[in-house]
Amino acid sequence: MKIYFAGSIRGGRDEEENYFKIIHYLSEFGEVLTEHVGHKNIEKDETKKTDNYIFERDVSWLKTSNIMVADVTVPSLGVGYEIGLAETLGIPILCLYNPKNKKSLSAMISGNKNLVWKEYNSVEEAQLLIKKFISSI
Ligand code: 6IA
Repeated sequence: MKIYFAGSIRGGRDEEENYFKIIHYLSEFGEVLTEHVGHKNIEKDETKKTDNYIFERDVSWLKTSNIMVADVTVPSLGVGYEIGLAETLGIPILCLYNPKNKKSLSAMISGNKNLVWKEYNSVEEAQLLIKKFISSI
């Protein structure tokens, strides 16, 4: 199974550690194409690539993905775009939102019945939600 994990990069890296742990857990179920989203040094690692290269690569990965898991705790234009595209492509989407961050979730996510969004308060809770989501599809 190919898994597309989406998490904020230029939107802010506050949740980077959680991304890393969630990606690690997701890799038990399949290949996480966007593993780098959880890397500490993503800004350095990806800096040599042009924005156009990143966009084309990520969109082509998304097109081959079986599921998307998006951490929507930190608002991010890129994550919002990816969720919209995954919805259009009919890819099952699980959005994970940690309310501790006190940034309200966009109604474009919480109001969208084509995707599943769930609150989590710990990585263990996120893992349980992922497990349930994967077994439901
Ligand atoms: O708007 P954002 O940067 O927060 O968007 C983050 C989302 O878009 C992630 O889920 C990624 O899949 C994708 N994305 C955006 N930028 C990158 C990137 N480098 N590398 C990989 N995926 C990306 C950005 C350049 C870096 C030097 C900061």
